[in-house]
Amino acid sequence: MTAKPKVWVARPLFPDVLARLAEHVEVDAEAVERRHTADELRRKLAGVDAAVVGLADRIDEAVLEGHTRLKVVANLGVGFNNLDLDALTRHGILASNTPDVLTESVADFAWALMLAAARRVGASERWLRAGQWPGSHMRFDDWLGLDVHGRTLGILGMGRIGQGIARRAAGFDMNVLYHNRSRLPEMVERECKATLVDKAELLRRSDFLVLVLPFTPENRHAIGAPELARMKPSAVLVNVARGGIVDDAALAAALREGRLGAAGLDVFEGEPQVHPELLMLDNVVLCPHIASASEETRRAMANLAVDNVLAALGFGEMAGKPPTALNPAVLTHRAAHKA
Ligand code: 8YV
Repeated sequence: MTAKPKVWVARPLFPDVLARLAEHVEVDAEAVERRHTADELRRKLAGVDAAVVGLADRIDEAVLEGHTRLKVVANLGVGFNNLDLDALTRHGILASNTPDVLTESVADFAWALMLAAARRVGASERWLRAGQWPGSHMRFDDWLGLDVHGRTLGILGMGRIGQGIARRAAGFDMNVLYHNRSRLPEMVERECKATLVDKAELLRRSDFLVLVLPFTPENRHAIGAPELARMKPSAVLVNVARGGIVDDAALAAALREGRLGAAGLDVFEGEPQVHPELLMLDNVVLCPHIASASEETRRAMANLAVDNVLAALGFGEMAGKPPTALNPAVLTHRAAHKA
């Protein structure tokens, strides 16, 4: 009897999802959430056929070098800037991510941040919890925020999540602008009621600017001091994409000096560290990278990662056809090698 393939799961996952894996493979699942060093990653990956990893796990040449057993790395996230896809492909290792299943939850959350930042939900809640309401003689003109309805929403990066955010804007009677590498098909533009503009116009006209673009070296500090300077001083910036797309120091300065109205951030440069100046400001809503964290969506993400692993290892209905492979050509190469 041949030994079962071995799979390392780098983050604690839902037990029933792990049980699906365990039907076919030997599972080594981390029971505690923690960061792995490159050395730990190298050692763990050397002894397994597949791995399910999180965004904090950087999978690059340094941790893959010399491995012959590893066949698939499934990322728990749609963004995969933690994976060096070229290195994985060079090593003949399939990589996968978790698109689609999180689109609507992340779009919901972008709206949660827009509304919370515009209407000062975080700051007023902190004030209430601090016991400041009784005896404060709250004035009729205290806690004034910015209306969301009827404003101009700008979306930078118009993939599936951006489109989900745009579709929701119809209920708020907003004017929707977007900027993207390529223009959307006309039908999708019509569905989203969104108009393509260049980046400068997007910055200048948006009352709300939501960032949903992938993190690539070119997108680092796509919103820095020069871009912030072009935005309306009342504008609200929302980032549900990746830390590092915004220059957090420049953002903190703009928020502090009243050059920007407010911000809602789910992601940070160097997270889990948050720029200390952001922590001091009341006109920014800060969340710990939870945009996809609804029960259904996190389960769907975990299940999709497991689907990819099982399919890549030749199990189940999708055997040989991992549903969301990032470098499917690896499979063709492998098949050609065997033949
Ligand atoms: C994370 C995300 O995967 O999908 C992404 O790219 O950033 C999130 O959904 C999630 O927070 C788990 O770390």
